[in-house]
Amino acid sequence: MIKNDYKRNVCVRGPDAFSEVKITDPKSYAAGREGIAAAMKHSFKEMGVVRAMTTLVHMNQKEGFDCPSCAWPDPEKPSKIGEYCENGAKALADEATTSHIGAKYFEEHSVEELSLRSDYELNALGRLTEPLVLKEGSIHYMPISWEDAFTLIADELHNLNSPDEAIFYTSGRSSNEAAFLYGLFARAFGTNNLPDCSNMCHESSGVALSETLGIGKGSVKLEDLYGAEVIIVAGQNPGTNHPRMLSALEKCKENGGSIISINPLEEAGLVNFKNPQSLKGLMGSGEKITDLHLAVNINQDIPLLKLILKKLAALDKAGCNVFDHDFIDKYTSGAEALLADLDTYIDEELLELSGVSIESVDTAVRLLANKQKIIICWAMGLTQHKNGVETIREYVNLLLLKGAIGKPFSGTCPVRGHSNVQGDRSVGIMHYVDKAFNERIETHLGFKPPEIEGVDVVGAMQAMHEGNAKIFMALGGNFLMAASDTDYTAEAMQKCRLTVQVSTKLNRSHLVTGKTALILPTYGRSEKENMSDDRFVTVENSMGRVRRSKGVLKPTSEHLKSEPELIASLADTYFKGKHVVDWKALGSDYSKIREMIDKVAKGFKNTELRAKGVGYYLPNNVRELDFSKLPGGKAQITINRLPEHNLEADEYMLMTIRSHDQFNTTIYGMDDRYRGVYNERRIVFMNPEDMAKNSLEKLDVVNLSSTYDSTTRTAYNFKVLPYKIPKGSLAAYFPETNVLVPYNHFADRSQTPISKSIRVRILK
Ligand SMILES: Nc1nc2c(c(=O)[nH]1)N[C@H]1C(S)=C(S)[C@@H](COP(=O)(O)OP(=O)(O)OC[C@H]3O[C@@H](n4cnc5c(=O)[nH]c(N)nc54)[C@H](O)[C@@H]3O)O[C@H]1N2
Ligand SMILES: Nc1nc2c(c(=O)[nH]1)N[C@H]1C(S)=C(S)[C@@H](COP(=O)(O)OP(=O)(O)OC[C@H]3O[C@@H](n4cnc5c(=O)[nH]c(N)nc54)[C@H](O)[C@@H]3O)O[C@H]1N2
Ligand code: SF4
Ligand SMILES: [Mo]
Repeated sequence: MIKNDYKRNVCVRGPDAFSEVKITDPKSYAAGREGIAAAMKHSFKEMGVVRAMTTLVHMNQKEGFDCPSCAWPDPEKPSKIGEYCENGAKALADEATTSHIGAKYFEEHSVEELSLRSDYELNALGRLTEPLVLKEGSIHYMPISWEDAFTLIADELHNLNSPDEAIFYTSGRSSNEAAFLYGLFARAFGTNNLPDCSNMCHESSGVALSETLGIGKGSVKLEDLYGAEVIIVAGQNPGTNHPRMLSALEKCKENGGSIISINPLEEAGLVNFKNPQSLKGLMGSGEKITDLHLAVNINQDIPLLKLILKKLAALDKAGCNVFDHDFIDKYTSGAEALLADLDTYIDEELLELSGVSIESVDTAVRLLANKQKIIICWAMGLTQHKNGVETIREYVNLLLLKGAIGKPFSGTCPVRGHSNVQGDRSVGIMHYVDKAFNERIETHLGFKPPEIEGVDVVGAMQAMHEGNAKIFMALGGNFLMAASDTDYTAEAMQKCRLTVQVSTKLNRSHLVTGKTALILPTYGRSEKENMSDDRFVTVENSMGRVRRSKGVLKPTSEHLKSEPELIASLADTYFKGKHVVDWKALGSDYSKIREMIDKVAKGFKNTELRAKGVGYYLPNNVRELDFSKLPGGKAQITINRLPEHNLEADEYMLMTIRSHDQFNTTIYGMDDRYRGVYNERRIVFMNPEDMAKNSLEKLDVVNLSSTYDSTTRTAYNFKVLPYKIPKGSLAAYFPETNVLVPYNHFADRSQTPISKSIRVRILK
């Protein structure tokens, strides 16, 4: 018997699921009519026409539910016609699909058989409908009652030698209410082992921004983008991952602003945008979005920035009033040291490293020199490198020298991924110890949280692998496929005594499990949790605004439990009713949870009243120009090193990116329309000159290998595609390439895996 057989490398797609790969030229624009058509195709296929159309009208509306896809904010006054994009519609269709699988399906199909299917096929099976258990030694999941499931987990938790042998992971789709309760339970149980998806995502932003500006979040509001003079979009692909951001960039352009994109790839949405909400967008040629594209080499943003800063400093010295000296004197420290350090670099060397032409650097300098209203937006292209924290600090330097912080139309804009990843952190999903937060728990809720720092994602993988953690529970997500080093992570999870997944859809983390495994099915955002009452939850978007979200659809199955409800029941079972917190009461009354959040989480006040409609902003010290918590009470201008790659002659830098048809590990389809790739995901994008050097032809099949600390990892069967990408740089999709990312290589200080700069070889 082979249980949990694990053959990802050969079997990530079903053998006959798709027809031949098709390649076209990349698109020069995003959205437009094709975007609407694609959204509707997915929605109608998954939900049927009526259900799709009647549900979409509630998405991102004041009284409706928050889009379950990305964390891009809704405008203060949402338009009634439709405040969503193609990928928001796809996310809804994926969640609100009418397909589902229950116990019968699992009775007919063993875990081994299911594990041979592709990620696409697993997700396409539909919504999970009832609690299931995979007992030790069994090859089939079978039904279990909720009560028995909670008892099983509670017993296993009681059997541990220490609370730190349990890990409580969170993905960013959970509501504030669920996340708060989950964190509270972990603390009441006795551990800070609260890793979350942001450890793999914007953790580097959090660390860099906390160090320099005193808050781990961005400073701009949506409306600031409309009036900015320059917006830099660095390491981000908004056309696919935050599509409605393009409308904000379009507004900025209409108001006379300029957009600079810094990215190894010229992503479709950044070239040209056909706004599906305007007639011009539907019928015409669309709006040119980017004024200047800087095709930087992978992870060479620091040299590029240093060169730009050097040139700005020279202009400033020559009396051109480039830097805001009053701002620098009053609010910052470190400017002189940075300027002196910049002098130690040679322009030509910086230029060579960046891979960008001198003409385009000069254009960037011209665009920035006498502007003050500057916003920098970024995402994974900056965070997932060894020097992710330093890269972001270098971008912050530019804003601080320009005085473009804490003022209207300027500031930092780390664009968050999951729809509530920021809220989850705000309400206490963190592995580190926040003393003030813990003191408030002690004062208001009556117990003392543990004081030892817990594990983050990397720490969790290692703890399980080394046998130091024995129970893994996940509130959403797909830890196995999202984390780095898939084989290592698989071994880690298989060493656990118990793995528990609170999920909406089937994924590989349900199939590569601990000795015993549980699937606990839950509601999606769009579902009305309890048909008889007026329950709602709250979420926080990328710009720190809290709003309510209330589902409208009849739930997929009557056997689901809401996340808060099931956490409360688990806690009640574990404590057997003997704990200072009245867990039972919390599961059915979310306003009671919100009262606790208001007391314990910083800035949440009277959530009950103020979370109506589009909501309210949490406090943000940068918006108040208050840097009192930082050394000397000043924002910190920092000196950051150049990256060190030490590539061998035959090595390339690989970035692992998202296609247009996926949400992280959820594969909606096999196309990446904007990049002109259809029916295939095992693609490696390569510069044609690099291909010639390796005697490679279009669609030749290669393996990719990475060697770190003398261990070689391999990802098999990738088709090579000639593409406009800098020489020496490669791109391929995640999660298929996660097998190449070594578990023990991550960003300094944030421990974010190096998913965007992996040293690889191409093997024919
Ligand atoms: N439809 C859809 N929406 C999503 C997601 C999804 O999977 N699908 N995921 C959500 C989540 S969790 C997140 S975190 C976000 C992710 O949003 P993004 O960060 O936009 O996602 P990636 O595909 O990882 O794209 C990273 C971009 O960075 C560029 N890049 C890579 N390396 C470098 C570098 O060294 N320097 C620079 N300047 N650029 C670089 C790549 O070319 C690519 O354009 O999207 C969220 N929204
Ligand atoms: N190589 C590489 N690896 C990466 C990245 C990369 O760019 N490159 N990006 C990283 C990033 S930015 C992130 S955020 C992580 C993502 O890591 P995760 O958040 O762990 O992964 P997701 O794919 O978003 O999780 C999808 C699963 O969540 C469950 N789900 C969906 N909606 C709900 C819900 O409402 N409630 C519950 N309980 N479950 C739900 C479904 O079962 C679905 O299968 O991956 C990281 N991994
Ligand atoms: S931009 Fe993001 S949050 Fe807005 S509708 Fe699109 S996917 Fe949803
Ligand atoms: Mo993310």
